[in-house]
Amino acid sequence: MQGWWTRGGRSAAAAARDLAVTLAAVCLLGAPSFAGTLLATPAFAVPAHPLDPLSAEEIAAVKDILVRSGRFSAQSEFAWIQLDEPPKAGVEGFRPGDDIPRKADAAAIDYAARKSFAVTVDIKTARIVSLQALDRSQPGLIGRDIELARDIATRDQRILQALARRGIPIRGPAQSLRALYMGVGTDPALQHERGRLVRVLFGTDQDADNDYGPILDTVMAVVDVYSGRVVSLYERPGVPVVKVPHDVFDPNVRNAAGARLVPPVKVTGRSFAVDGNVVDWGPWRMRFGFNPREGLVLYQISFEDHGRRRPIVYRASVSEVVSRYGDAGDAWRWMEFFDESTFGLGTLSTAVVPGREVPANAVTLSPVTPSPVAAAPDRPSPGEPEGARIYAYERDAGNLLYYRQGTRTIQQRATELVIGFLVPLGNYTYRLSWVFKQDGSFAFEAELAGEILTRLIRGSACSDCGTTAGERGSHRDDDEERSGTLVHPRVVGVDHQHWFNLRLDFDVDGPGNAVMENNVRLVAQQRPGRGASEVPSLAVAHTVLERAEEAKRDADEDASRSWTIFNPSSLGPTGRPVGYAVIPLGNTRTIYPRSREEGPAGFTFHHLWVTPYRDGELFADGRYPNQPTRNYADTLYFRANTDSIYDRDIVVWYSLGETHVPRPEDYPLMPDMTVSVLFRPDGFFQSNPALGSGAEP
Ligand SMILES: [Cu+2]
Repeated sequence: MQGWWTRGGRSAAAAARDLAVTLAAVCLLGAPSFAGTLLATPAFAVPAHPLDPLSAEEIAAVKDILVRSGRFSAQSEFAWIQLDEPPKAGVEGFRPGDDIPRKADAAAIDYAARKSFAVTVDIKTARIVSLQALDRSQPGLIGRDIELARDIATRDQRILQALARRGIPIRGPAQSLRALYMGVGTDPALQHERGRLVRVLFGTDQDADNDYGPILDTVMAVVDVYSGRVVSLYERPGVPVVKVPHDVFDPNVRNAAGARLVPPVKVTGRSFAVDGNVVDWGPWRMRFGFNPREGLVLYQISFEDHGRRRPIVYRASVSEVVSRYGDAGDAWRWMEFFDESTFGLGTLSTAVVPGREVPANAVTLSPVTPSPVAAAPDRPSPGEPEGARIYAYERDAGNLLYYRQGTRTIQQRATELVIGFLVPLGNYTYRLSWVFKQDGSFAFEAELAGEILTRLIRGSACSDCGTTAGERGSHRDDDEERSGTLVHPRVVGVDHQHWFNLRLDFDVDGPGNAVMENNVRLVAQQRPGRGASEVPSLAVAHTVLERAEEAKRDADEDASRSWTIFNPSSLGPTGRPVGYAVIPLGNTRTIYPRSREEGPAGFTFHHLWVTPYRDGELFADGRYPNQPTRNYADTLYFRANTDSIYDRDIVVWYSLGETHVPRPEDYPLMPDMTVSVLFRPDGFFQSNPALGSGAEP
């Protein structure tokens, strides 16, 4: 979520190290030992399947093709390099030994020509097959942009003077700077700017070990990394800067002695197998990939049912992650982070260690992570390999089955398979996981950890707390505490929302799918006869969604609303089409104003969207949502048109939101918070698929 501090974020040097890693032919899977197949050879060296991610050699080849094309200056960076996935029809018909097409998509950012391009390269023929100038849209920010932005800001005398006036001396570019870097967002004042822009805010505490002290919201700059200039500098009077305890690296601030420790329980064992890019766990099977923007992608998720392998989802991914702050104050109104498209979930992902970030029984997998590649031969420099970006482990999940009658019991404990990755994004770190269950359901879980963003105020006492302490009437935040919570004297934690958009290309028993909405109606019925009375009655209304424009739907807890993706051509024994239901487990309503509905944030306006499958439509907010032009139309809003979504290949987009009103307990380091959504078989199986695992001890 939250942008990128120079010190806390990944530097260009780290990016260069990544490159060295990819070029050094890394990686693969590798867990020392686990049940099932063990690999002898690197999975990525030679693609065995059309969906295998780009290998280190292929990424090197992409760079080579782009450099030799002569179209880009030596001051170019090739970023966001990922497999251009072949059309689904070709993938589904693939047989081992078939020819495998290998194309890569990339963004070329030419800092000398001040232009950026969307490029597609055919690796096998070593040719550029598509080259599109991006005009004003800009590919997401890379390490070089952050370095340039920091350099521009720390050399600008007006910025340095503005900071100095607030008691924040910066001694020029040599000093590391605690600043928050982000895309400029949808800013009408910058529509005429043709540069590559970065918005920069500063921290009030440049001295602590912890990067995230309160944000200085009285100085803000927009810089153009192409021209090296400050495009706009905003300065407002505001609250004097004071030191507050926020440094979580200080044990006294953590109050380390005050907590009674409960040691973590140890979980052992594993019963899944990884073979190349395929994971098998009980009846479940899935293929995985990893790329700079989305990080982990799951493909071809299937379930073996009575000896038949049945497809459920062709491709599951996180298509965008946004956090949006709800404070209309001058600097805060720009505070939004399109983390995936601006920074890259795969790019910023980090290695995990079993027993630390993930349970001790986890297997970690090390995909090739293509970081930006500089065109100039003198960059990058060799470095240490980084790996272990994907984790997979099993966990106890309560009871799967339980029946007791007299002294007899049938029971089975539940185990879940968790597969995901960890992404530090500035002040927050997200753990993004897919969770598979023995009852045929699966879930997405986002675990949010880290530090809330805060600002300083003059007051030390909570102005509205008298109401809750016994005064009558409703209360309203005063101006200082607007849109936030006084989490500590003089520190307001700012209200915000976290949004995740999941893209699920369902293929429930094949590609011809449809969606119906299920609403439970609770109606009282008159019971006739003697002692007539009202009795509760429950009815479910099913509505098939015919067209994409009708399938912009919102969760409704009162109606226990769910949506079932079904296959009209695959019927169960009762004639019911087989299906999978989307079950919201909590959600929220967007805080974006209506004027943002058509743009990149538009996916937050509805929880469920359904569109016809179209090649290349992988992101709710499109391929280049950073610095969108006024007529940017690569968004769900425009795709949700009059096209039919009945009995055809469809894609389900689920927007999962959390409104975070900070509490004192969230400061200075919040406890982890989990949000999730469940995908549950709804007539997919003839009966409980876990029935056979029940035992009578
Ligand atoms: Cu939050």
